[in-house]
Amino acid sequence: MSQHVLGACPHDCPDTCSLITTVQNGVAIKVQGNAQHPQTAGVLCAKVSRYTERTYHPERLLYPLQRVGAKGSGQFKRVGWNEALDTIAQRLKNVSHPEKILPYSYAGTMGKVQGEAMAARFFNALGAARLDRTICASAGSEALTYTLGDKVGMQVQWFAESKLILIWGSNSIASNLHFWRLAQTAKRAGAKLVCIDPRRSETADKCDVHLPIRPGTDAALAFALMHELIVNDWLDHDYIAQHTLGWPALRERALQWAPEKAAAVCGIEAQQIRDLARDYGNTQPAAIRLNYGMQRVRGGGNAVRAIACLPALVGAWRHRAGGLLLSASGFSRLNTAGLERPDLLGARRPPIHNMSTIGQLLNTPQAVEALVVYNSNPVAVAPDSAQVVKGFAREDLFTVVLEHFQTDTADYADIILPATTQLEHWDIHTSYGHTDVLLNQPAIAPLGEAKPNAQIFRELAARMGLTDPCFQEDDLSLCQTALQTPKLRPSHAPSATWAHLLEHGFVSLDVPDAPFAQGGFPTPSGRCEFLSERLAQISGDGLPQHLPNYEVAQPEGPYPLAMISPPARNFLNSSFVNVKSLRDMEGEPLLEMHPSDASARGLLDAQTVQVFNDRGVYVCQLHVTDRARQGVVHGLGIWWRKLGRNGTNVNELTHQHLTDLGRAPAFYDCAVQVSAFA
Ligand SMILES: Nc1nc2c(c(=O)[nH]1)N[C@H]1C(S)=C(S)[C@@H](COP(=O)(O)OP(=O)(O)OC[C@H]3O[C@@H](n4cnc5c(=O)[nH]c(N)nc54)[C@H](O)[C@@H]3O)O[C@H]1N2
Ligand SMILES: Nc1nc2c(c(=O)[nH]1)N[C@H]1C(S)=C(S)[C@@H](COP(=O)(O)OP(=O)(O)OC[C@H]3O[C@@H](n4cnc5c(=O)[nH]c(N)nc54)[C@H](O)[C@@H]3O)O[C@H]1N2
Ligand code: SF4
Ligand SMILES: [Mo]
Repeated sequence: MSQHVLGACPHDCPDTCSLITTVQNGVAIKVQGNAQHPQTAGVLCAKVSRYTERTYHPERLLYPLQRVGAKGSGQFKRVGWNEALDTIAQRLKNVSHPEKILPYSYAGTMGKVQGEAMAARFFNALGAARLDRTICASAGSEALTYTLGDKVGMQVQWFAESKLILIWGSNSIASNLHFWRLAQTAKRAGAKLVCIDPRRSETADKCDVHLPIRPGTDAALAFALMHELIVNDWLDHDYIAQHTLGWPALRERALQWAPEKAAAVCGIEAQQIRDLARDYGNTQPAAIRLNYGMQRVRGGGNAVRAIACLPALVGAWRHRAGGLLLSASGFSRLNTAGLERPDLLGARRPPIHNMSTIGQLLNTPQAVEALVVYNSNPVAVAPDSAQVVKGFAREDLFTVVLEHFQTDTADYADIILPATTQLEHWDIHTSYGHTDVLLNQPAIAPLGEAKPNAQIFRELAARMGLTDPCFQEDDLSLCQTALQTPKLRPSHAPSATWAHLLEHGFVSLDVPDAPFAQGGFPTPSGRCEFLSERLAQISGDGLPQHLPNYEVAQPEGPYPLAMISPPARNFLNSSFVNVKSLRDMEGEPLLEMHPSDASARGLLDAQTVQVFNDRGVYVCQLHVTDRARQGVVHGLGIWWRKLGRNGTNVNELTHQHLTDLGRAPAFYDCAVQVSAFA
């Protein structure tokens, strides 16, 4: 007899699909998309369609492990849970001060319960150091918050009705598949699709227009578009007057960006900018799907701010199918304080460490004595790997890793604890790409001795002598705690929401169709803030500006190529790299390079090359292709270091300088050179 269990995709992807798992005799045999959930529409990406392959992978961690070899050698022996937890508790009690314990986590699961719920309670109660979770989205998020007031924007479903869609810094086919379906619907109804991306991605191939700008030049392009909107008077003066702040100052700045000037910076033709401005200024409704790819450079925050000004200038927000979407997560905040219990800190104010500079931090003497990693693989994903690896290799650092697999990070653990996957535990999810809340019910029993993250922290809390009753709360109750929020009321009382979630797997929030048609931005002024007083108090003049990259590749310099390292279609960050069928689809760690750059170096397609700069060397296969523009190379995907050719991945080349806003890594602001690998 088979059974169907409703779940939610846990991965760090804007689509947050509703899942249906078919279970036979206690075994999950199939994971499919829920056809009843409008955003999922019964379709999953290739990665999660193969979820049973990941769940029942022969290398799943099924028992606690204790290190027996040197750090990083990956040699462990099986131990019992009691022994493992006792050892951890002992070591955490032995640190010189609780502030020397650092949690390190990100969005391996986006679940509220297996993410920062019991874990946050545990670290708050201990008074451990806090983590500034900046590795992905904080530059764009801060930028959006300064401009629009929060992480808010269009509802994704209305893109289907847009007449012009700018897909800006997003390879939607790879990383936002369900948005792409909507863009296709719009295209069939006559919409024009424009892709703004240095790489001629799979998405760019299928758009009407592709503007292959140089990495980190998006603000210049946005200002030149404004310039054209101004000089041709393609502006919605009424919307500007009523619902924006700082127009005279922004206007003055934009007038400094004639298309010729921006074209020289962006590396495209001035006419391409004029054409795009004409379309944007004369087509309604016009929508922008911005993604996080374009904010991973020094000026990423300011670039997002400049782009986020555009919809107000043409009054695009008046329509439900107009405006901009970067993240919708501001519409769906659940009861975070109830889950994480920051009150457990009391009057203590432990230091806050930036996860993006973990390399520097771990090499700062005495800063961190114990590290607890969950839902993240920093040795593979954090910038400047050589520093990260050196830090993780410290013999005096005590490291615990909660994982599904023995990742590059787990290799450096003192203790590895086996965690359950989404098919084995309860969780509750919001999305940053749509505005539904989803419930994940366990479909199968935990494999081996794996436990949910929340359960592991509960058991650690008991061993550390933490007696607050909040450490007794079980996962089912945590799911319900998450729903205790005014955001869901009055139309959704928590009990009704819960019943609905159990039956259907998702509930849609009440979000206005065109949230800013009448202004009402959640900024201090209630307007779209071109000029932000809050920002001016921190730095600069409060207006967006164009900031050149830290590492502008100079043709005559030692590192004349700009390298970006966007996601691989068949991986999700470093997740799935160890799933063979998906790895086979990606083939090899590779670098895309334009034919002229290859011939200038005497390099041939499929040859093994070394990509290098002062920070390190990454060996991979060369792919000579006009997907790359001249002067820009693409290292696709975050491969597991140990599955790479020379035990490194692209992050061997990236640096730890931070973005202008949000203290985020500038992964795509990176200059390299490439040569044959002997
Ligand atoms: N299949 C798959 N899906 C994923 C992920 C994955 O690894 N694989 N990762 C997930 C995560 S964590 C995130 S944060 C999201 C979003 O992840 P993003 O990082 O936004 O990834 P993409 O949608 O690939 O969009 C990035 C695109 O921006 C382009 N780009 C790079 N630099 C610039 C620039 O300076 N300007 C402009 N205009 N474009 C630039 C790249 O060439 C790429 O095509 O995707 C999520 N979805
Ligand atoms: N060069 C370069 N570097 C990048 C990026 C890039 O584009 N280029 N992208 C950056 C971005 S956008 C992001 S978001 C980060 C992502 O970095 P991470 O958040 O570290 O994401 P993943 O690499 O997917 O690693 C997540 C890990 O969590 C584990 N996991 C999943 N679910 C659970 C669970 O329930 N319990 C436990 N204990 N573990 C679980 C998975 O097995 C996986 O190993 O990488 C960043 N690094
Ligand atoms: S990774 Fe994204 S597209 Fe794939 S199933 Fe999960 S939410 Fe859907
Ligand atoms: Mo991300």
